Amino acid sequence: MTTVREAAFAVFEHFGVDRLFGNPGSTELPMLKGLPFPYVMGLNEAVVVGMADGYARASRKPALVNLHSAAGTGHSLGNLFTAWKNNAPVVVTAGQQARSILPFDPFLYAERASEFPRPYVKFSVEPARAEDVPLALIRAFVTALTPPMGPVFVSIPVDDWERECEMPRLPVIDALTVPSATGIERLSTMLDRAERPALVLGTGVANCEGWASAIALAEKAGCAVFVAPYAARETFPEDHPQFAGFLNAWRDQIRDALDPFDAILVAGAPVFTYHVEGDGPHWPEHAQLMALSDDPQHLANLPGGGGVLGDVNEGLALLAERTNARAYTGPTHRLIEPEAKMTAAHVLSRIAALRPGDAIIVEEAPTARGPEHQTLPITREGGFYTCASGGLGYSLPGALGVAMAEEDKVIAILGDGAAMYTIQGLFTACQEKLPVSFLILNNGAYAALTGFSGEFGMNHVPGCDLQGLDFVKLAQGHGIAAKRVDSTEDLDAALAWSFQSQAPTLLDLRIR
Ligand SMILES: Cc1ncc(C[n+]2csc(CCOP(=O)(O)OP(=O)(O)O)c2C)c(N)n1
Repeated sequence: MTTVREAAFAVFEHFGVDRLFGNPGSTELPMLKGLPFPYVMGLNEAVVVGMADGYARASRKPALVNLHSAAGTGHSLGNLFTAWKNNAPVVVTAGQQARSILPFDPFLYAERASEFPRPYVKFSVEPARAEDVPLALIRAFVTALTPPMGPVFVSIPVDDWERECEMPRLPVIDALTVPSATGIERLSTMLDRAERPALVLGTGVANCEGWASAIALAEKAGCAVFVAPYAARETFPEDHPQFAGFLNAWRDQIRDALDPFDAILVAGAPVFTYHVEGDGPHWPEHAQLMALSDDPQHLANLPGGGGVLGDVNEGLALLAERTNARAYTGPTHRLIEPEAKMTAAHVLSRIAALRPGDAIIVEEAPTARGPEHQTLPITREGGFYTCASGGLGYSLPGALGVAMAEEDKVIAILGDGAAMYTIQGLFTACQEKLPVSFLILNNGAYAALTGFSGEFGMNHVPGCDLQGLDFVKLAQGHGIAAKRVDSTEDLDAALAWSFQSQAPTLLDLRIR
């Protein structure tokens, strides 16, 4: 016999866990006794789950989280939703009161604990008996890591850790789902019969490590390559001559962008992610469309066309071998050179010029996304992260998780509004000495919302003025060196200072 704690630690080791992201309370303390790896502290549970998500996605390993029963889990839910959308294999554990006093509605009791994080977890359980906890953890890890990956939740009563149980047998799982031969045949037939094929690549390409296979297929089959709406990762080198641009989340704009093509292969993305209502066909009526994804929901939601289930990297690689060769004659995405003014576009173009060659961009700056596409090309695998959910408060802690997994410089490009959701993450950046450049594109507003108001026939949105936030003081208050930049003359020197630093730094970039 062994204790639940010993068995749980064996499960963590088996699945490659090397740190615990958390924010503790009394109901979690027994889990931390003799913890065999470092504890990464987040001062709010949204920070904890955001860091774990960034770490899981960048390290390609599951990330273990521990939260404080109901209230801590509650604080994490926004970023748990994002982890679900990001397909991040985050294993969340949360404390629970002792089993013997649960009938008395004790302090810190999480009622119906396993229901609280639903529906944004793939698996959620409070084991019926203490001795079932290690088996529940195994099931949680395997479920989180099985495509489409995603977060899972295990509620663990505080008295379980010292209980005796059997040491479980630890399974080794190969969860790769290779597309069927007939599916690949259908996709390659569509591409071979086309005259002007296009690829639309989404987050699922990066989740499957499909960067090289996407390039191989695009080059072999002569496809124009588009990034799917709101892709949350890099999908294709944006300086490649076959890179044709980014699809917006508007139905008519997608139709227009794809109009020159007669066959469309969407890989690792839904068809399509929309932001507002639209009407008419989802793609040009003269074109054929098929989707390749390891996510059954992407296929279940297809508005017509065809679909093939399976690993996107495997599928793209098989297609690259099989399709006929064709020279590329389509368009190439062009960058712009913005005027030297303190605008998002100009600042982003200077970031592009001065960034270290292998820097990783983690972004959450809603109105800067468009200018970013025109000025700051992502050209390396593992070079871009944002949230797939649209839920702000992810990328500041997400950048910390990425920086824990990668040696390279991490540049977090954040709106002033976005940064404030999880600003406490700066504390962890300082504690963990993470060399992240926090670049706040500070326009003193929730500009995306004022800009969006026209969609609904409004000319004023209340509460969207954020004047008065001082990010230099906020950074310094968390132990981080920071500078404010008001003019283009000071911009390059400030960026160079931040990019060269081995410590976390912040720039409060006052844009108009
Ligand atoms: C958790 C959450 N709450 C609210 C929103 C709605 N929202 C979308 S964009 C935005 C404004 C973001 O402001 P900022 O980061 O300064 O970027 P800007 O719009 O100014 O470019 C808000 C509040 C959201 N996406 N997520």
